[in-house]
Amino acid sequence: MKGKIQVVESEIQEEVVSENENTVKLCHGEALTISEGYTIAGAKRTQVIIIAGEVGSGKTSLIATLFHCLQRGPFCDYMFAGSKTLIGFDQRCHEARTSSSRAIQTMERTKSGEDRILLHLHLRHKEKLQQSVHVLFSDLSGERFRDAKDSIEECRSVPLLQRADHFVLLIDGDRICDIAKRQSAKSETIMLLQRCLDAEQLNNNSLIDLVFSKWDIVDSREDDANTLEFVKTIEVSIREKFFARVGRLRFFRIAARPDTNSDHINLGFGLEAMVPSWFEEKADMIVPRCPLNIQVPKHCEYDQFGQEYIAMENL
Ligand SMILES: Nc1nc2c(ncn2[C@@H]2O[C@H](COP(=O)(O)OP(=O)(O)OP(=O)(O)O)[C@@H](O)[C@H]2O)c(=O)[nH]1
Ligand SMILES: [Mg+2]
Repeated sequence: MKGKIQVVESEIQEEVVSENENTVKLCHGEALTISEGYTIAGAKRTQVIIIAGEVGSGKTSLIATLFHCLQRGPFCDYMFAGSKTLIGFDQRCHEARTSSSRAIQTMERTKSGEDRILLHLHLRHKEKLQQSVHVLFSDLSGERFRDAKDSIEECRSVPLLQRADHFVLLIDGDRICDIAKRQSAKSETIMLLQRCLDAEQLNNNSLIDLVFSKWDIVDSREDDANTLEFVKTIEVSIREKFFARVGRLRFFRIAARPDTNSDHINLGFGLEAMVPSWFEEKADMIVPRCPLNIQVPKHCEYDQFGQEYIAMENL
């Protein structure tokens, strides 16, 4: 075919062959800005996944490993069907490749203040081929969540939190193993959840996954009953404080990028139990609707509708 290839900055539409100019327009391939993300979310069935957690807790590694697993074939029943952010994924995976000459794998730190924070996947169900979904993952820096935990304004400024279909909060397994750091890891997690609820960024519709990351490190100390006991106390405290205030609370243990593969902890350990829900479930499929309660005015949209209906019936 005769024609030219044009990489269109800040455009993310499907690749188009323009008949007039005989031009193939390609998307830029880097991570997307929020407004570019809305272009996809407004046009297609899209799941928005916010990955939160302290600096270095493994947020970017989780997204990069998921991408890696999908490159090897169907993962969690879904096949890779495209991405607008292939360069963004590649930039994030580059430092962590096993072919890296470094002895220990490392992931480049996510820069705070970065505009291009969304990574995009288009997935297709491996059997029901007509079932496809677009997924947008946030890749924000840990500093953003550190600030959000300390200030309601900062919390309100975290993009897309209210629109999130799933809020995934990582607790660094490496810190949990360290007696000097584990208490602050626990209290910071609780403070961030509390702040998000106070700022109305999360609410009783939110689907929340609490994820102990770097489980390979915790697992390598399995003789250390103290650490496992501490993990349980975190789960109990978080359940007690937040179970009734959010739509769903689940706990997982993952090792997205273990330092060394053991016989039971490999790359992407724990993801298969957690990830399918991110592709398939939205709050209205999981959280029961509020019962009609005409005593509480405008308790929820459903109640408001019920009240108006009853008022009309009585006219
Ligand atoms: N042992 C182990 N290390 C991991 C695992 N996942 C990530 N890491 C390492 O943890 C470090 C931090 O990972 P990142 O993914 O950059 O963490 P982050 O939360 O994105 O960090 P910021 O962007 O700085 O907030 C890197 O050196 C990773 O290689 C894991 O499952 N096991
Ligand atoms: Mg990062």
